Amino acid sequence: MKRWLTPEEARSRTGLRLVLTVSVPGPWSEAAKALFHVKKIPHDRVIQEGGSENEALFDWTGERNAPQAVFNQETTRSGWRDIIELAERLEPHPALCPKNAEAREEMFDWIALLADENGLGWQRRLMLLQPMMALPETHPGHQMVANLAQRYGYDSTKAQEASRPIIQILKKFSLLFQKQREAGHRYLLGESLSALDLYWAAFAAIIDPLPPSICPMPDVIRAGYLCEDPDIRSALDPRLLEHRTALYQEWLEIPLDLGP
Ligand SMILES: N[C@@H](CCC(=O)N[C@@H](CS)C(=O)NCC(=O)O)C(=O)O
Repeated sequence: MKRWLTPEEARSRTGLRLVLTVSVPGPWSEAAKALFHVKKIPHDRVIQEGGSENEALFDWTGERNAPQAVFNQETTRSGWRDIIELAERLEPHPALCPKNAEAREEMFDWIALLADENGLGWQRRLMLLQPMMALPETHPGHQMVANLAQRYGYDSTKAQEASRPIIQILKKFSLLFQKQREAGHRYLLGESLSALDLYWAAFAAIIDPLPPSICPMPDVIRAGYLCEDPDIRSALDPRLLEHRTALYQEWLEIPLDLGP
């Protein structure tokens, strides 16, 4: 595994630099890694520290969070859709977006349910922040939690209501997969792997984390990622988890490289 660069080191390089949250399998970052891994696009990985000010990163790219993709002197891509489109442009094979414009939009709509503001990842993050909001100001993690809460619009009512949209999204994915199975397809859209499968694989981890053999991460993060809400668990189709595991085994980098 290659050494991850600091933003100071990365800014003077050329080629593709992928800014990723270090030490945790953050779903947006893991999905971005998956795109470039599947397409075998060489890149440097750059450290972003979750919940920190990331001043050197901000000074370089104008963004404090992750993921970000910076290709040569081009503008920084930090939205999931822009990152997918960059990956597709840099290496068309294997194609991860349908050629047909309508099918392509349909795929982006499905990914939005996972990765957009108010999607599954966003709502689940509100749930994860809830117990951490109780940390006393003297706790070393307090500032990190306060930064995340402020960046991602935490409020306790929204956190309490987050399970409902998560359940609706999981049920939609279950129906989608069911239809695909009935049509004899093993992926979430069409007949081949798409970016949607990769986003599903990455986002499933914040409900059901990958085992330590695939994703070695601190116990406290694993415990936080594991969702035990019984209504969410029963909405999660076990076949979608089997699909996630199969995707890691066939297509993705294992064990995960979470950096320094
Ligand atoms: N803008 C990104 C999502 C970015 C995002 O939500 N990043 C979070 C992932 S948990 C992050 O970097 N959190 C840590 C931090 O803000 O320091 C996208 O549309 O793909």
